[in-house]
Amino acid sequence: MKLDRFIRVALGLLIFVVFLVAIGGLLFFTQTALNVWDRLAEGPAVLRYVYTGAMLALFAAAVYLVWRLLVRRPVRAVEPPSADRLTRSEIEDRLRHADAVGVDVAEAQAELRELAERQESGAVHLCFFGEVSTGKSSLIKALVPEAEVRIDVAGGSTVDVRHYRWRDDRGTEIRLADVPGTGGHDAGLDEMALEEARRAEVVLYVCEGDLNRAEASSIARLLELDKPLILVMNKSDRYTHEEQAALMQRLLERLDTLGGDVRRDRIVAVSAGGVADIVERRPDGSETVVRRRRPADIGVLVVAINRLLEFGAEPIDVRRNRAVFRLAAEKLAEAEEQYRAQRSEQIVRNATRRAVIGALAAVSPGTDILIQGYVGTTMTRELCKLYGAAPRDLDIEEFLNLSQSRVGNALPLTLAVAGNGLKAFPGIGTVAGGLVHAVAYGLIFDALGRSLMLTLSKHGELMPDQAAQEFEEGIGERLEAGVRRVAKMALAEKAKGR
Ligand SMILES: Nc1nc2c(ncn2[C@@H]2O[C@H](COP(=O)(O)OP(=O)(O)OP(=O)(O)O)[C@@H](O)[C@H]2O)c(=O)[nH]1
Ligand SMILES: [Mg+2]
Repeated sequence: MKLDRFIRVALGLLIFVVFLVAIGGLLFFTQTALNVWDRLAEGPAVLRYVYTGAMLALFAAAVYLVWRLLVRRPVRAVEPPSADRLTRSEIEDRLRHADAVGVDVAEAQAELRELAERQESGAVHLCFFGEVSTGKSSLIKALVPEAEVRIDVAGGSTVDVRHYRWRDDRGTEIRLADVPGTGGHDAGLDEMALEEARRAEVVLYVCEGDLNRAEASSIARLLELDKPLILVMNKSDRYTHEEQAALMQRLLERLDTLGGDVRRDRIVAVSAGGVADIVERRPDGSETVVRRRRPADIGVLVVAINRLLEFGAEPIDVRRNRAVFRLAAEKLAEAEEQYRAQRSEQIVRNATRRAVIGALAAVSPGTDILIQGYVGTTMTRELCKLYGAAPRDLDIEEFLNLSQSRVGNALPLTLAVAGNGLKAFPGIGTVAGGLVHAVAYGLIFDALGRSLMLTLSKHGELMPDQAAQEFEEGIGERLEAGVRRVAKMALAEKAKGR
C-alpha cells in the first residue's frame, strides 16, 4: 500500500517536471524562431527564401523518414510477367537465373530444346487429340497407310506419343502426333497428351458425335492456348446423312458457345474406317471371327488440313512458339516450387537444430523462450528471401514479437507434447527437464517456420499479423506432427554434446 502511494507521488512529480520542461522548451523555441525570423526580415529576400526552403525540405525529409519507418508499404502485388507475351530471351533468362540458384531446370530446358529441333526440321506438327477410342490412331493409319499404328477396340490402346511422317498437297513435311486418349484411368496419360498438343502447331480434336462435358472442357482449354483447331467428327459411318448434318450443326453451335472462333470448314465429318471384327459363317456352318479394315473416308479432313496450312506455317509457328514458352515457364514454376519446398524444409530444420542446441547449452533453460533472437530473425529472413519477399526489418521484428506473445499460451502444451514425445524413445529413462525444454524450444521453431512457409507461399509477402495468427492457429497440430523428428534431433545433439 505504501509502495503504491510512493509510486503515485513519484509519477505526479514526474508529470510536473515534464510539463515544466515542455513549457520551457516551447518558450525557448518561440524566442529562437522569432529572433531568427526578425534577422531574416532585415536581411536580403533571397536569404529568406533559401532559409525557408531549407526548413521545408528538412521537414519533408523528416516526415518521409517517419512514414517509411511506421507505415507499412502496400503489399507488392506479385504480378507474374504475362505468360502470353513471354519471349524466348525472357524464358531463357529465367532459366539461367533459376539454374544458378540451384533449381532443377532440366524439364523446362528440354522443352526449349525440343522446340529448337522442331524449328530446325521445318516440319509442321499436327496433334490428334481426343477422348479414348475416338479413332485418333485410326485416322493416322488412314492418312499414312504404311505406318505401324496400334489400333484397338479396347480403349486406351495408345499409351505414349508417336510421330508419323506425312506430306500435304504442297509437299510440306508434316508430323502427325498420335497421343494417348484422354479420360482414361491414368491422369498421367492425359497430361502427356495435353503437353504434346501444346507443342504442336495444329490440334485435330477427334470426337465421335456430340461433345460430352469432358470433351467440351478439353476444347475450351485448347482454345485458351490459342491453338488452331480442326474438329474432326470421326465414325460418321454410324450415322445417316441427316443425322450427320444435325450433329455437325450441333458441334458448330457448341464451339460457338465455347468461345472458339472456329470456321465452318474446320469442322469435318469423316470415317477413319478402323478395324472391325466380323463373324464369318463357313459353308460347313462353323463361324470364325475375321478382322477387316473398314473403308476410310477422310477426304474432307485432308482438304481442311491443306487449307489451314495454305498460307505457310509461319503465323501458326509463332503461336506454337508462344505455347511452348508458356509450357516451359510452367515447368520452371513447378521446379521452383519444388526447390522452395526442399530449401525451406532445410532452413526450418537448421533453425530448429540451432534452437535445440542453444537450449541444451543453456545453463538453466528458462521458460522465456526468446524467439525474437538471432535464430528467429535469421530463419524469417532466409524464408522471406526464398519466397521472393523483401520485408522491412520492422516487419520481421513485428512478426517475431507477435509470435512471441502467443508462445506464452502454448508453452504448457508444448512442454507436455515434448515430454510425451521423448517418452516414446526407449532407454532414455527419466526425461530430464533440460531435454524437455530443448525439444519444446525446437518444436516452437519448427511450428513457427512451417506457419511462415505457409503464409509466404500464400501471400508472397511477410504479413506480420496473418503470419503470427497462422502460427497460433496451427501450433497444436504442428507440435504433434513434429515431435518425433525434433525429439530425435535433440537426443542426437545431446549424445554429441556428451
Ligand atoms: N465405326 C467406326 N469405327 C471406327 C472408326 N475409326 C476407328 N474406329 C474404331 O474405334 C476403335 C478405336 O480406334 P483407335 O484408332 O484405336 O482409337 P484411339 O482414339 O486411337 O484410341 P486410344 O488410343 O485408346 O485413345 C477401334 O475399334 C476402331 O476400329 C470409324 O471411322 N468408324
Ligand atoms: Mg490410339
